[in-house]
Amino acid sequence: MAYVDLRSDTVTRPTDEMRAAMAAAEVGDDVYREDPTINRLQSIAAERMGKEAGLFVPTGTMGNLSAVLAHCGRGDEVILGNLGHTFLFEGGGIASLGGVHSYVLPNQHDGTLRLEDIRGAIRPDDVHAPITRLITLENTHNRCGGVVLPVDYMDAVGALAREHGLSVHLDGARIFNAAVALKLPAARLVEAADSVTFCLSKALCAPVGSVLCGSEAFIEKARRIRKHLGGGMRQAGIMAAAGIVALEKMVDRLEDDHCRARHLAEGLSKIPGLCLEVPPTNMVFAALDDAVAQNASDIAQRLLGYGVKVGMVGQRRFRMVTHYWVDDAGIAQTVESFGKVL
Ligand code: TLP
Repeated sequence: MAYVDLRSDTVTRPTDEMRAAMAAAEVGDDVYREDPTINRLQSIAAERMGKEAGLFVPTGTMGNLSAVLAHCGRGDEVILGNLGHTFLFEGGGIASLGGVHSYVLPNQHDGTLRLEDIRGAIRPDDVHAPITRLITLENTHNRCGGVVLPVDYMDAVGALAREHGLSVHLDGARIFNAAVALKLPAARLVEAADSVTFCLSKALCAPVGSVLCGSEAFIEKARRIRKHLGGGMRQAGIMAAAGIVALEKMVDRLEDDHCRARHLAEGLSKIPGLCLEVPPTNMVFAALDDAVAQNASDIAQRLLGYGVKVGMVGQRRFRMVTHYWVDDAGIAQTVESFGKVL
């Protein structure tokens, strides 16, 4: 059965144009920096982010980990959100592999960390305390519903960081969704961040890869760390070729995904038992109201029988992510299937 797969935008397969570019890619040994396709991807990525340099990494997780380890030494502290991907879903790698201590602040509903909370978390110069080095943000914010952190907020955190001699890393796994939603160049949105990771393998449809961007000196440090982590790849230009198509062809169409997410939310909001919020980008979160006896996993299981795959967050909530491989018919099928199951 061909499923409408809304579990994540990570399920996207490469487009035909990507497959053709991969087959034709010129490659070399990237540890020797001799892969022309990777070099090209890195320079396009750096230009899109308004940074000096880029580093191709296999995953967003390795991008964030390399960044935190490049910014912080062992025992240093990073300020991050309790609903952030790095805190929740990256295996605690910054602690286990980097010895980096986390100061965890509550993410607000809009994905932000309150400026006064950040200010209060910065450690004094005191031998009892770890040294605060870094603030990390996430934009769009996944667990907060795919919300977009506005540019004023990003700038305000940047200013606060500079005031205290700290760096800012942005987990911009879906930064292009944010930029398209705000109708701003991604480079403007990430201007206040010293480093940013963005993913090619989510809504942009590349099969593999993320790029970490920052200053030349920072990327040199991160390159060494990537090698330590086992991420020094060889003829990986074959994957970077798809990443170039992702950046050149797949960004502007993200608005289609956002539009379909709104249609999906509108359709589902008419079904008794489901509570919906207006989706800011490509993620639709739907909660079951108390009147529904079934839990989310029972319903997800039954939806499979109608050819629909959805993600779950806890016992009573669903996450559905729209992407290139979900068309209008898929949205209609999903709404109809929820109607039958509930
Ligand atoms: N997110 C995945 C899951 O891990 C939850 C998803 O389905 O959304 N930052 C953010 C904000 C992410 O959402 C993800 C993946 C990553 C980093 C990690 O990227 P990968 O999977 O490439 O390591």
